[in-house]
Amino acid sequence: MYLPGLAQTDPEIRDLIIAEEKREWEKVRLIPSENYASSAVMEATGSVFTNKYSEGYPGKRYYEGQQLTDRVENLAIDRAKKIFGMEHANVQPYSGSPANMTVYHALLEHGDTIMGLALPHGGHLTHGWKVNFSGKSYHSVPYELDPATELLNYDKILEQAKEVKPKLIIAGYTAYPRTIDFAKFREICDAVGAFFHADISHITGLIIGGAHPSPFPMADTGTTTSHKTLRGPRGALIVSRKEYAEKIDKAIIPGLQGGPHNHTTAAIAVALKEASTPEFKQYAQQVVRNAKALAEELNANGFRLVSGGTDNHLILFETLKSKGISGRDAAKAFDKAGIVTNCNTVPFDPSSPFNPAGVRIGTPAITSRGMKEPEMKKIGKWMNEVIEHHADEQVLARIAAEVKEMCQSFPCPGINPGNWES
Ligand code: DSN
Repeated sequence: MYLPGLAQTDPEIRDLIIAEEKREWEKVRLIPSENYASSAVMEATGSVFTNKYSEGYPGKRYYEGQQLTDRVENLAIDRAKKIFGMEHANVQPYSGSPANMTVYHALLEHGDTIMGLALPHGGHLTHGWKVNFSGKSYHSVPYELDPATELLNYDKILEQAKEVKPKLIIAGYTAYPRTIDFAKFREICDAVGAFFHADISHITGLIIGGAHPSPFPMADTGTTTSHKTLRGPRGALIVSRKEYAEKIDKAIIPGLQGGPHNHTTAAIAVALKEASTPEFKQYAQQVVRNAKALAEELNANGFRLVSGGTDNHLILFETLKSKGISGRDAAKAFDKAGIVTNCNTVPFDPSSPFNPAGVRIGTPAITSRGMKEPEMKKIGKWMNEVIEHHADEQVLARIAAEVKEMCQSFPCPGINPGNWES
C-alpha cells in the first residue's frame, strides 16, 4: 500500500496527493519557477527533522537535543558557502520573501531608499513594489527596462542611482529572459555607495551549473529560493560577505523568525549535494538549450517574444496584440491542452497584473524529465495550435491526449507511477 499512514488517517488527502502526482506526470509543466524535487529531497523533507525545534544557530541553541540538527544545519551551511563561493550562509529563511526581508532588515533602516526592477517589468514583489512591505517600509524607486530593447539599460540605471542615491540596489528577477551583467551592478553600486543585493532565486541552478554568470563574490548579499532551478524543497537561503554575517543572522532570529524548519534544512543540504555533481551541470546547460529551442519554435510561429528571445531558462511572450488573446485566456487554454504556464505582465503592459497581456514559460521542470530539443519543437507547435484553436474544446482535448502520451516516455524525478496501483 502506497502512503499507508494517510490511507488509514486521511484518505481524502492521500487521493489528492496521488492525483497531483498524476497531474505532474501527465502534463508539460512550463511554469519557470517550478521543478521536480528528487526522491532524496522528498525523503529529507518528509523526515523526523520536522519534529525538532532549534531556535538559534549550531552550537548556540535555546533548546537541548540539537546533536543532530546542528550537524544537518552545518552541512547545509558548508555546502551553500562552497557552491556559491561566499563567506557566510544562513539556511533558515522560510522562503524567498522572508529571505529578502531579512537582508533589508539587516542592512537598512525603514525609509531608506532602495532600487529594484519594477514588478511589471519582471521584478519581484519584494524588490520594492508598492503594495508589498518592501515598497511600504522603504522608499522604493524602481528602475525599468529600456522601452526599445526590453533589456536592462545599465547606463540609465546608473543615472537613476546617481539621482536617487539608494542605500541598496537589487539585481535578479522573476520574468527577465536575458543574462544579467552583475559586474555592471557592482560598478553602479560602488559609484553611489549602495549595497549590492542579488536575488538569484530563478537562476540559482544555472549559476551553479555554469550556464549563467555568478554575482558572487561581487554582491554584498544574495538570496535564493531552493525549489526553482536548484530542485530542492520549498525554502530559501542567504549568502553574504563575512562583514554582514552577524547582522543577517540576527535579522533572522530574533529579528524575523522563530524555529528553523529543520526538515527543509536537511533537504536543502541534499539539493546542494545533488547540484554539485557533473550531471547537474549538464542539466543546467540543457535547460538553457531547451529554452532557446522552444523560443525559436515560438518565434517561427509568430509569437512576439519579449526582448526577442532568451539566454536563460525563461521565455516571456506577448499574446494580446500579436495573437488577439489575453495572457490569462491563453494560459487557461494551454492548461486545458495539458501545457501548464502562467499569465504575466510584459514590459510596458497597460493591462492589470490579474489580466495581463502575456504568458511566462520556462524549461526547468521539463528538462528534469529528460526532454530535449525535439520535444521543444513539438511543444512549440502545440502551443501555436492551442492559440489558434483556443475556443475549440475538442482540439484542446486532443492536444492534451498527445501531451500525455509524450509525457509517458519522460519519468518525473520524485514520482513513481508504480505506486498508484498499490
Ligand atoms: N512565485 C515566484 C515565481 O513564480 O517566479 C516568485 O516568487
